[in-house]
Formats: sequence, C-alpha cells, structure tokens
Amino acid sequence: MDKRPLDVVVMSDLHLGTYGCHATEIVNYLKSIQPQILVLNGDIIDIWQFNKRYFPVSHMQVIKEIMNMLSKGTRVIYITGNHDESLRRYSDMQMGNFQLTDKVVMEINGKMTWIFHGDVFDATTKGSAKLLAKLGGHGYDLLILINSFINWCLKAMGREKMSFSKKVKNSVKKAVSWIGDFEQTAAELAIEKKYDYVICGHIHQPQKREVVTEDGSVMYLNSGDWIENLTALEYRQNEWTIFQYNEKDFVKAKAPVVTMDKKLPKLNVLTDEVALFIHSLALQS
Ligand SMILES: [Mn+2]
Repeated sequence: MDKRPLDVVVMSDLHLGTYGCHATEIVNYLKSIQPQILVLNGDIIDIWQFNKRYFPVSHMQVIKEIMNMLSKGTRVIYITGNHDESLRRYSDMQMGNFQLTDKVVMEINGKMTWIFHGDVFDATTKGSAKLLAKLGGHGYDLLILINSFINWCLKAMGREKMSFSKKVKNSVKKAVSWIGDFEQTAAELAIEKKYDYVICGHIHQPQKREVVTEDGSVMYLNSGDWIENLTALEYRQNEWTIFQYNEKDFVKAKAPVVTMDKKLPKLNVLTDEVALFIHSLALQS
C-alpha cells in the first residue's frame, strides 16, 4: 500500500499502556500515511493508569513507528495531556525534529491554528464530568449500560428501582451537555484570541464544526481517540478532514503478528568475560 502524503496529521488519546488502546490499528494507520507534521495531542502514553505489567509489543510498535517517521523527516510535536501530565515538567524541550510542549499555535496556509489537549477546562467542570473524563468519551454509554443492568437485576429480584439510577441518568444528561460545553468553551476562547481554528482532544468526541458567536466564528476540531472512535484529523489541500479507521481498508496491510514467548535472558553481571578493553587510560606512575 502506498503511503498517503499529508501536510498535517493530528492524533490524540491513544492511551498506550491500557487495555482499551487499539495499538494494532494505530500501527496500521501510521504505516499508511506520510505526514510532514504529526501532532500527538495528549494522552498518548497513559502514565496515569500505567501498569508495569501491561505494555504489549503492539504498543511498543506504535512508538517504533513514530520513531520511524521521525527518522524519515516527519516533524513530531507531542502535546501533553492529563494522562501524560508528568511529561509537562519537560515541556518545550526539542530534540531534532521532535518537540514536547503543552500547546502550539501553527500558521497553516495563513490560518492561525491553536492546538492543545483540553484538560485545562476540567477545573471548571465538577464531579460526574470529571469521572466521565476518566472513563473516556463514551463513558455515558457505559453508564447507561450499568444503569440498565442494575435495574434488570433489581427487577429480577422483585425489588424497586434503586434511587441512584436516577442520579446516574442525571449525570448522563450532564455528560452530553458537558461535551457541548467543552466545545463551546474552546471555541469562545479561540474567537476571543482571534484564531481561525482550534483543535482539541481529551473528550474522545471527533468533531469538525463551525462555532459562531456574537464576537465572530471559529472552526472547532477534535481528533477523537483510539479507544472507541479510531479517528484522526488530516490536513491536505487546504482542508481538514476527520479520518475514520475502517478495518476493511487495512486487511492486507495488517502488521505482522509478533510473538513474545522469548523469555528475558538471565541477568548475569558477574562474569570474567572482558567486553570492553581500554588500555590507553592506564595511569602512568
Ligand atoms: Mn485527556
């Protein structure tokens, strides 16, 4: 498969290191594109939920593929998110064509484009919304499921519906409006700052829509996630589009399955073997 040449690609919320991450699909996608700039817009490596026991080969392959792109000249901008906020202390570090930062403003064909993860708005949202942010974008789907399951159990036991199901339903409603609030907040700020485009991640809700207020208008974009939606934002020929991963397109391009039954070698530091011999440093008496 030929790689698709693209100007800019924005991906977010890969959550590498968690069970929900679709790493194989990410590798397939990365192998299929050739962007000049790759923006990783937060929650790439999930350091929050990082479990030393869980980091499979496929997740490592994602990192390998990004390294591969770097070596082939793609500029990679890693914007920190809340799940990888421990990287924030290293922000604004640059190594070759790799850059780590908290936000970026890019001028793309004369359009000012503001890119950041979006968790900065969490401080203004409370309780259930924060919980849902942890659950992920489709957290409310999960809540509906849990809710109906609980009610099914209670009915089966011949008992009345529990009162907290109402609370759950309430928080579902809040979540729906929370996504709208998030988009609105980001867009209003961008209008205030006179940007043409604002690009976020964080809420796992892919989006491209124009937001118009009394003060002006802005194009709001969200790259979605690689837990549920498997989406990215692609910029080419003066236009942003939402890429939606479709398994059918990648059947032939499937990444080879790598098995890891090889056990780690026994670590032996006590050896008589000389691996490195330096004699020029010998002290002269
Ligand atoms: Mn996030």
